[in-house]
Amino acid sequence: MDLDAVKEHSALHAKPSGLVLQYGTAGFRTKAEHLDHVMFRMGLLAVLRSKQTKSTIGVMVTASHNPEEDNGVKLVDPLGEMLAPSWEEHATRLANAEEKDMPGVLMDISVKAAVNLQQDAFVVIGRDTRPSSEKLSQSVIDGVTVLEGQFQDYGLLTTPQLHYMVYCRNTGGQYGKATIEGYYEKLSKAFMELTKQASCSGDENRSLKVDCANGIGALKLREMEHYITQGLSVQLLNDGTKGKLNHLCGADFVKSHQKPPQGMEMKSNERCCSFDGDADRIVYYYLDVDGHFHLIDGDKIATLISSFLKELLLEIGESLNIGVVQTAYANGSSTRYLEEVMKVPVYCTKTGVKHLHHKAQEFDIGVYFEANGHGTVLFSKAAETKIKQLARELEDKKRKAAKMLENVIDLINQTAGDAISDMLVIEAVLILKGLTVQQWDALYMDLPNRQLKVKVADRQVISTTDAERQVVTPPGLQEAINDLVKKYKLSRAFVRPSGTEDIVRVYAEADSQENADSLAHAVSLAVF
Ligand code: 16G
Ligand code: ZN
Repeated sequence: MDLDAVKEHSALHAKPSGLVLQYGTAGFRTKAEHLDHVMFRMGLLAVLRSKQTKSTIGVMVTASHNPEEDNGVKLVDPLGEMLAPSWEEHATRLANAEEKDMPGVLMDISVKAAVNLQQDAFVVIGRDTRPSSEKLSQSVIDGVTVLEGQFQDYGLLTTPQLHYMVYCRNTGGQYGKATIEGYYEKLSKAFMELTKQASCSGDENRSLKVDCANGIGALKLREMEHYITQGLSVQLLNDGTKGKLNHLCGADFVKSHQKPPQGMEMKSNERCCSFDGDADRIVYYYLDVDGHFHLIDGDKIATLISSFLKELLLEIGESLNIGVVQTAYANGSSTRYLEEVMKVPVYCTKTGVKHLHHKAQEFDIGVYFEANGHGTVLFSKAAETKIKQLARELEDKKRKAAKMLENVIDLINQTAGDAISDMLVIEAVLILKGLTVQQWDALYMDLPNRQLKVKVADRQVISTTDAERQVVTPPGLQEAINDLVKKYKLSRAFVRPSGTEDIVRVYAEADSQENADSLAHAVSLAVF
């Protein structure tokens, strides 16, 4: 390792002294102007991780649903997964080392992680549409090249597309081609194969309005339109030509405000959806004939997809197990419906995709979704092989069901939640089951709920257990929450320190909106 070259280049990306950042739930995220040194250093770290794993590593420059002025960076591990926890610690240490100490810290990490410095390194880079992203991704490239790593800069990509590229490259093309065309070809082919199976072809030109959060989703959906020649036509709104990224629009806005995004003209009963700023989340919604807004969030998406998969499994008569993974934010009605009506086992993990993903890997088929619309389906290798074999061997209806499962495997992005892929899965399921958006929504009624943010001096004084559903410290807080919850019907509440903002989040649900609001308010006073 040429430490003189590292020092020299690092000076061009000097760290503001005293600035401390944390590799959080979704990497580093803050105001774009504070991130240049972090990007350079993550380029360095990606090279070390690539050498250590002897695999391609991904670096994504994005701050997802945050305001346009923010930016962020996260590393993608060899199988398209989030960075391993021990390397999150290395990332935080490297990002926070003062300028003069940085080369030493870099060396130390490479010794501690037993990196063979002679090994080749390959890094792939993607970025979202923020004005700051291009320059910041150049700083990543500086970091990669100073350690003589090879790289491919994919330029503008959705976050899940970058995950896909990493996985394709590390699996010798088995999963798909590591090109943007490869991604579109794989998904569009699976979508059209799947929807061809619909017994009544229905409306040939089913249309769907998509709010693209003024972000990367618009560019990528537009590119993909040429590949999907039947079954769906999308109308793009908030495509970035006028509005500001994530401003009054996008999946996060719609979910947290429970109202339509600006720029979306909705007729009653029209199916609409929103992506977030890097297109890894999706939520659906519609207006009923009385003009009431209905949100269909990640919980209902998980329910729709898992019920479809379960039906296919019943049809082929295979006892592959299926499990659904949620977080504490999942609406109580969704959990009840999955467990009691669908008889599907449900598990709860801490917030953050890596936790859900990890748990979902325990099943033949693991469906995971956060209520905020981030999620996907994982098929174990054994399940995939079995399904492919059945699609060849079975006959008639059973064969058709196995083929459909095979198409779903190809359509779903198993590396990460992917708004484009999830949208196509959902649309295909609606077509195949002949469901309208209202019928989908009517699977169960969400319990009224409220989320609040509380600003406290130090959010880390709150620690939790039981997948964030119980407070451990400060003492007495959980008892106070229990007492408040008892005052309402069908009620539940929890608090947790945010992993992305300097606040504490409060969640409450109850039998009426008024009661959910009042419980959330009372709990936030207890936190304060
Ligand atoms: C990040 C997570 C998301 C989680 C959110 C919670 C990833 C890729 N993203 O955006 O899954 O829901 O953080 O934020 O893991 P919070 O800790 O501020 O509530
Ligand atoms: Zn996102």
